Amino acid sequence: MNPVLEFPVKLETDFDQEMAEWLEAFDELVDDQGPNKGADLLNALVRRARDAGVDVPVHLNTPYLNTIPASEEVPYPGDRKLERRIKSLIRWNAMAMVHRQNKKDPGIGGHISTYSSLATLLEVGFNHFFRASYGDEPGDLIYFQGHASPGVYARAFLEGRLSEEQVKNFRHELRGTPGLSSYPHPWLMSDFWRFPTVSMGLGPLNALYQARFMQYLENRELIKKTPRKIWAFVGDGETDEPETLGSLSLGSREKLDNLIFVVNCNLQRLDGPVRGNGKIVNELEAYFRGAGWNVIKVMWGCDWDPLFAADKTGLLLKRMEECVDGELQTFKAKGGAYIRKEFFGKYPELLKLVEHMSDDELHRLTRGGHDPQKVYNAYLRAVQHTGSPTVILAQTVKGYGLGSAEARNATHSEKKLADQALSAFRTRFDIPIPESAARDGSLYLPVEDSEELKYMRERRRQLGGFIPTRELAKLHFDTPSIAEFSESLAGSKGRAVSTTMGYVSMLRQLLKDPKIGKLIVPIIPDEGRTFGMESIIRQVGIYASKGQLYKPHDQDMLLYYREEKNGQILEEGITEAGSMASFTASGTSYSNYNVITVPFFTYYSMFGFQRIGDLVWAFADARGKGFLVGATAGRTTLLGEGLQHQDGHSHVLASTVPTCHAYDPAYVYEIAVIVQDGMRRMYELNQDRFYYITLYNEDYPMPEMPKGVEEGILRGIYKYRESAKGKAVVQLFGSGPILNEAIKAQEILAEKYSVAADVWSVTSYNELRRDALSTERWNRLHPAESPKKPYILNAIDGAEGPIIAATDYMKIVPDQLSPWLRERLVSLGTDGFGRSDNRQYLRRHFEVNAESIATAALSILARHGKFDAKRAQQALQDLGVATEGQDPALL
Ligand SMILES: Cc1ncc(C[n+]2csc(CCOP(=O)(O)OP(=O)(O)O)c2C)c(N)n1
Ligand SMILES: [Mg+2]
Repeated sequence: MNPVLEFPVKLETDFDQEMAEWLEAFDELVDDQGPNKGADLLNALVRRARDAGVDVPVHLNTPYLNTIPASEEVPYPGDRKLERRIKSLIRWNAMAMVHRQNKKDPGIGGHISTYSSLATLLEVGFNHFFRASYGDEPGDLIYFQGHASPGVYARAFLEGRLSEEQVKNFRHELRGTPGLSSYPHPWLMSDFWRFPTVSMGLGPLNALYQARFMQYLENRELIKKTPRKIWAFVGDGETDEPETLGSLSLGSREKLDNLIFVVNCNLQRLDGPVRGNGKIVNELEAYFRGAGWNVIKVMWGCDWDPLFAADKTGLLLKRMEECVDGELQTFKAKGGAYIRKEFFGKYPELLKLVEHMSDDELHRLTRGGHDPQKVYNAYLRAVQHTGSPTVILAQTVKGYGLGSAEARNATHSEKKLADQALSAFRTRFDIPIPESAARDGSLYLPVEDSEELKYMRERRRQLGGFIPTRELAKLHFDTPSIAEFSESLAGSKGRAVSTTMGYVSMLRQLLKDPKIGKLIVPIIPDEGRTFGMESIIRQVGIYASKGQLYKPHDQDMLLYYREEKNGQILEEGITEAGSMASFTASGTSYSNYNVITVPFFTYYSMFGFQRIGDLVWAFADARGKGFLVGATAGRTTLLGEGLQHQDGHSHVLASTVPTCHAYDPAYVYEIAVIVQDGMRRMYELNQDRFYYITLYNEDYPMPEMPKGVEEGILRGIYKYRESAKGKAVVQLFGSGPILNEAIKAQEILAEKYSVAADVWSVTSYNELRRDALSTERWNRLHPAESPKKPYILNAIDGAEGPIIAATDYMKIVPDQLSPWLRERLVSLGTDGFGRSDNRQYLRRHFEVNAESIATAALSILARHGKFDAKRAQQALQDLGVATEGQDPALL
């Protein structure tokens, strides 16, 4: 039992006496019959109290103490002294790496204080817990706090995995010897980092869904069950991001005991304290406990244990609970004398408690996260815990060991230390380098057969290898041939269907594929019915780790809501962010689990890039692969829903992600070609890319695939329908359902105005622009060689006249080609806020209907002197295009 909880201090009233008797009885029960009986008794009392109308408050906080009492700790299994030396060297090199770089290249940046608070939390993991493998199976997955990267590099340097040259080029990535990236970026250091974490909040969210995805793979027997863990190191300031805490209940709901969060509670963020006027640890404890997590607090180091033991009054705990975090920070910043006066000095009993200690000893009283013994015990409990995820709330000091930079508000931005501080650091951590070298911030590497290096390497050997590493296994994938998509290529035989319906049938087909069907991971955020995916739910079931514990009300129906333990669909509920995290786990399973899975994340296109764009960016950084499918796309095609739903810009946003290949197909055969080729590229050719495809809910007959258009579909454009009569004098580009408007415009122009036009399907302006830019770059760099032609110019070679490019997206989408099409190009698009109305009115409003396309053609022909200007003006009136209203882009 913990002595500080003894009660009462003074018995002054009858009530005190009564309470003391109750407590004594309770203590006896726990001593005689164990803690479980104690809990039973308390629960019974609470129930009785409620029945009696007593308002029993819910307490989610435990005392401001370590969750694991000293009496229950196991001894530390490692060589404490040697581990401290190793940790000190890592601390030094991490600091020196940032310091010297900023001296040499002012402003290059880097962080020294995040790692300084995290060092023990990481080192105990590296020496005793983080497994790089479990036999032949991949090991633990670690999400490092991004700003602690110098410490991770410094360890890899001592392990001999990074050269001095590389370390000296920290944040100099573009030099002769490639250096180290600022933060964890698999894109930049693909054999080292696995998880981009430096955009705060994304790491914890991705880790949570990673843990769930690991269980999904196990339950679906795609990987073996192992004791593998996911560790996520999170900043306490980072918990303010909604992504960090927003999905915690998934962890308890799914019993993710493979997941451990470690929150580095150094009580500070960038500008100042995380909760100056409160207590972040208490706030987080309540949050996590409320969400059903196992919470382990690591508050105080071993040097506090004798003080707690000596304090029979409970005052020490009371004093700790009184202090807000701002005070705890100030105590560390101001030193021992201040701590004696302001902390212990509040109660004479406490002053007495520490009278045998010097000011320096008071200052050094350790916070739990800096004490390997306490951290080890917390980690051990965490890995042994079953039935729910664990969070370790570890109290630390920001800038630990940095002397005058310790626990200051400005600590986070500290990049350099003064000469004197460097010397002090050297002395404090016993770094065996001369004073002058210390002042230069020289790196220190012990000799090859030193005890330190031998020890740390041996520990890693025992734990299955180095971490972090990102090694790729050779994996085989059988892409279905295009012939296997025959149903999608054949057209709908006159039946009006939408591209969404076509896609759903294609997905159903793929799920049946004997070789790769089981690897497909359909992900939906509560929009399955919107997209007509009920049949897929019936076909492969929704993943539910508990199976289906109830009889669904619709079980008699063919397409009932089927949940299964080995169900294939991830139906995430209304969370695009969570779905994107699942997409990320699946899209990187080839690197984390040595198994390819092919995610198709189908969502409301409006709630994709603009809502969760940063997660998409991190997905690309993580070298994720898969298909993002933005359904109910198009500002005028999604009818009725209005401003918040009608997406006219996701293609603009998609164009900003370098590995994203975005397509806006009009017909189902185009989708088939894109998906087939996409799988081949991603999984057979191992290209680190992913796809964004927009789908619409407008029904129209899907034509059969014309001959020879595959390359055009993939590269972005092909001629869909030539002018029926005579050589075209104007070219009409259309994308998505607006291609049909272009075809209608072609007919209007031919029939009413005898103007011949060709119609082109543009599947991807983004791809065409990328090709043109890279061709142009080559031309610029090779002025003495004959210039190459961008694909777009080759594709339309010989096609004459102006080009009217109409899209259900913003005009900037086709405008991407204006450097090559110049004054020939007239873009029609859906700039402005959406409206609730039907397609006819929407397209007229945004000027992307057939009439607007036809009149735009006549108008530009008139400007070029190829059509009578007065007739063109009359056509606008005749075809009902408003000429004097306001620009819809501004409405
Ligand atoms: C989304 C996002 N917003 C802002 C930042 C800038 N930033 C970098 S570190 C930091 C403070 C981090 O504080 P905390 O999470 O407590 O980590 P500590 O360094 O204290 O361990 C901020 C605001 C960021 N990296 N990501
Ligand atoms: Mg912090």
